[in-house]
Amino acid sequence: TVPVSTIVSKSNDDNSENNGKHRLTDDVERIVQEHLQYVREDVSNGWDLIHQDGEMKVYRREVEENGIVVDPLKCFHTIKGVTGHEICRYFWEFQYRMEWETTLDSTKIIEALDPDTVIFFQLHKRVWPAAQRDSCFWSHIRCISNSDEDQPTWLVVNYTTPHPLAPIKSPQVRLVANVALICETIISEPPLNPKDIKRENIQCKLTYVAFVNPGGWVPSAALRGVAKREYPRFLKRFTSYVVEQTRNKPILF
Ligand code: 18C
Repeated sequence: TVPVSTIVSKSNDDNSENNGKHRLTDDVERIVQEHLQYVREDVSNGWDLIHQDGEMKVYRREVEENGIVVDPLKCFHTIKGVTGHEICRYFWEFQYRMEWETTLDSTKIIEALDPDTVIFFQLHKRVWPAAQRDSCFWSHIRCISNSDEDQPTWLVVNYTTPHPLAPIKSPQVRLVANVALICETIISEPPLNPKDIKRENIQCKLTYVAFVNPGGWVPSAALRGVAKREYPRFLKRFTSYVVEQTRNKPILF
């Protein structure tokens, strides 16, 4: 849950709840479904493995649009001792963000659309010689149950949206992001009684995909260098953070 003090504007008339819908419901649904399709596509054709560290593999496809690097990125990782719900929860919740995110100067929630969907405005660290970037995106968390036996899949999608409380202010440049974190929980040697499941019996299979357009020209080599360094760094730091935070807590399935 988001501390109320961090919400600048709560749901207003414009997205007043009718049947649990708000003005971005259809967009959220469409993008979530796209990610659920896309996550199944493999990385055998046209993707380069740019980083590998144990279970972590980071792939990227080199793509430019009008001379701007917009390389899609796909990462796979397996993390022992945590569930997909825990990984997604820590990624989505505002209150943990500054503890694991290393690309940010600041983050705030500017609107809560429903209990699972909020709008963030973030100011990213400036990378010389490029202009400073900011981002404004809806962020949605969801649990998808597969069948009665399987553990559900959890996902978070972050998708750029404009917002009156986040006007673009020069010299900042607004980046455009479409990011998804999709997690499955694997239970090995499940005990007869689900209450006896221990952290040593669980692992999380994580897929992270990102389409980021820097929103203006940036030297290609510099951007690809930053991406190659920062995505693995994020994955490593974020997943270790969740392992540390949950180590002595009851398992959140
Ligand atoms: O997914 C991540 N974080 C989420 C919560 O914050 C959210 C973020 C979405 C935006 C991602 C884009 C971040 C760009 C940051 C630019 C500045 C980098 C500064 C680094 C300095 C230490 O979904 C985790 C995101 C992990 C991001 C890795 C970096 C990606 C680089 C993309 C390049 C963008 C252009 C920046 C200009 C570079 C100039 C050479």
